[in-house]
Amino acid sequence: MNAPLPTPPAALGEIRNDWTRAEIAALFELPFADLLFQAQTVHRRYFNPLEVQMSQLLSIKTGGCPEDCGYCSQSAHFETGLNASKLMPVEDVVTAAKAAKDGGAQRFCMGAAWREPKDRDMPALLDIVRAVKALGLETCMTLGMLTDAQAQALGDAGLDYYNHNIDTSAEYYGTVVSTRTYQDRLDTLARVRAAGVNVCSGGIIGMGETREDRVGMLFTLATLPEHPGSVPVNSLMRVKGTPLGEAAGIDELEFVRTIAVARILMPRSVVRLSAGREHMSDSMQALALLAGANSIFVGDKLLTTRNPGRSHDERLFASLGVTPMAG
Ligand code: SAM
Ligand code: DTB
Ligand code: SF4
Repeated sequence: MNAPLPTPPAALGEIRNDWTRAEIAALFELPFADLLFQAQTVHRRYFNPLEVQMSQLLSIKTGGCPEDCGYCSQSAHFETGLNASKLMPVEDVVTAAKAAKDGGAQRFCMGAAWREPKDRDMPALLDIVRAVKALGLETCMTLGMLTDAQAQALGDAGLDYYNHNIDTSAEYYGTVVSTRTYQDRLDTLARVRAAGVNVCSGGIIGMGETREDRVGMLFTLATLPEHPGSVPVNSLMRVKGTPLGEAAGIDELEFVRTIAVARILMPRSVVRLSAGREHMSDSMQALALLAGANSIFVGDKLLTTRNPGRSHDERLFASLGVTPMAG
């Protein structure tokens, strides 16, 4: 006789901000099938599992960044061969946003290679938010650290989301970045929340971190005062010339586990299968969606690195019976 299906804990899918590291570690330890069953149960309680949200990225200010994030093509500390450029004019951002909308994107996420925006950049940034929003797209920006006033101004201009990743565990952070602290990241997240802007925060898998670090990263996210509305889970894009350019990478099933645990811990959050799809098979992407991911970046470029293009994603969506999430 077949073994009975595992019975998920009664509280599965409850919104909790008091997760412990031990509970999170225990989820990672579950047999793969039980973990995926729990993740799917939670996913189906809050979302239509056949709908995937689509965001598109644009680098509105590229390269020359004073920070030393060990994974990043845009840090001025490393020789990556990237051409630095200034903040793009509003008109050019709008042209790219229109193309993204025509390509099916619902959210337009604009990134700048800054430690923090300068106050003199704020008027142009606010114009960009208003212009992109006027196209009927959700807006997201990722500009580095913010002051209270900058967060408020972006919120007042109608910014829907602010992306600011914690990247990894508090313990491992200093190995990856030395020019700012984990607490700096948490402080900006608190300012964004206080300004009433939705938080997008997640991290990167495959930077040489241990499972304990992955537990620690999800612990930080799941015990924030509010779960982030979006949780991007990136697989490291290895960029030549960066300290992590030759990192060993990540076991595929461990990446899927991380997505599944994120889904269980933060039931209402949109979990994004973010950077790294370029080097993932369709089967692995399908597993990540089964594990509870329900968002991707579309378009053939992320910020500076490659992403599968539209025709590939259309084929993948068709073969999985997945459709874009209703706006
Ligand atoms: N400068 C801003 C900041 O760091 O907050 C915004 C742009 S930054 C490129 C946005 C996020 O992209 C980073 O926090 C990191 O999590 C992710 N990222 C950057 N380079 C990556 C890479 N090579 N692979 C995967 N994710 C990456
Ligand atoms: C996120 O978590 N991933 C996106 C977005 N937030 C800003 C960025 C991925 C960047 C990948 C490396 C690159 O293209 O430069
Ligand atoms: Fe700068 Fe952001 Fe890249 Fe870090 S991740 S070097 S802050 S652009």
